[in-house]
Amino acid sequence: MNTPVKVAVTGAAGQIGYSLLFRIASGELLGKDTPVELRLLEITPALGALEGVVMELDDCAFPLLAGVETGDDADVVFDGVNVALLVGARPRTKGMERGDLLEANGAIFTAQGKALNDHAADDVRITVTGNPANTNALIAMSNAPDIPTERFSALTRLDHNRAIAQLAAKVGAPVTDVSHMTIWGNHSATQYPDLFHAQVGGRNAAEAVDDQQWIEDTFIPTVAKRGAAIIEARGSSSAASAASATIDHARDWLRGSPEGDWVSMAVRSDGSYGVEEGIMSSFPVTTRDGSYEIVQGLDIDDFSRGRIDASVAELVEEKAAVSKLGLI
Ligand code: NAX
Repeated sequence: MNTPVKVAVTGAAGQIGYSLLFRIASGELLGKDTPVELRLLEITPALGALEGVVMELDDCAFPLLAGVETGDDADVVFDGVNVALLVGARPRTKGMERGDLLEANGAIFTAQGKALNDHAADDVRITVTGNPANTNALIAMSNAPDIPTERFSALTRLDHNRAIAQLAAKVGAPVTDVSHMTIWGNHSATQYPDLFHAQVGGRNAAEAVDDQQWIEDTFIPTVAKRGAAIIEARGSSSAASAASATIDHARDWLRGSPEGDWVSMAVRSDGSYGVEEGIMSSFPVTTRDGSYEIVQGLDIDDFSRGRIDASVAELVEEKAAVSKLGLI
């Protein structure tokens, strides 16, 4: 048997955690040959609930689950971790301004960035799911100067998967026929799901749809506002799909994106496609063995340019706000 991989999950007693932990423990993240040790971080008041989740993990008798540790101290929980899935975050509550939200999350992600910097394994890969995911990842990255910046990412895979599902439904094709989907920019309402480079059944997706009005008035807003639609219908925010996307993202990063295709990940911009260098923005990327490369050379038309620029402008604003707060 291989040595267990240490996977940290924060916010482990939350909704997403309740789906995510069981899938990691069953081998869906690292594969059926790799044992896993879970390191679960929660805030002190949630540790009791977390113990209940651990009892359920025990009761699954997962053959690959080599151990579970829980705690409320990031310095201890992150010790030696190879993978960190940062899911826990402070939700926006009534009366909270955007600045308050950034500040509350800033406190969490500065501390967790420092703890990862000081205690994680040398090969650590970090994925931020907790919102505002892109900027939280930027804060964690900025507070971990010893960890290479390309080890940090934020989740836009849920948006990517939602875009695949919407396109497949529109053209009456199975989701497996859709490839080369891209989410550009921020995991927020400004994100740009791009059909102009996507393919369905090997054909350009925008041409297959042949309906610019549908793309602008239905497809893009449906994908971008899907989270709100789920809250409206379900009474709580998307959790199983977010956990599934977190697995997809981290699995592909560690084990490789499908041959001949790409995936969407928010990563530190190197200036590709005119996206301001240094922000965490979503791009089309190919991945292999824990590395990613931003896909180069795509033609960006005026429509796509405008959408990408609008989402990037929001990220630049978020960066300025957290910089002003002294968080990065
Ligand atoms: P829950 O409120 O159910 O769970 C969050 C958990 O995080 C709670 O148990 C809380 O105690 C814990 N937590 C808070 N601060 C913490 C800290 N400093 N250290 C460790 N744990 C801490 O939320 P859930 O539905 O699980 O969502 C988690 C996060 O994912 C939220 O920020 C949410 O907005 C975000 N999402 C991101 C998505 C994405 O695509 N990037 C989609 C789904 C989701 O909305």
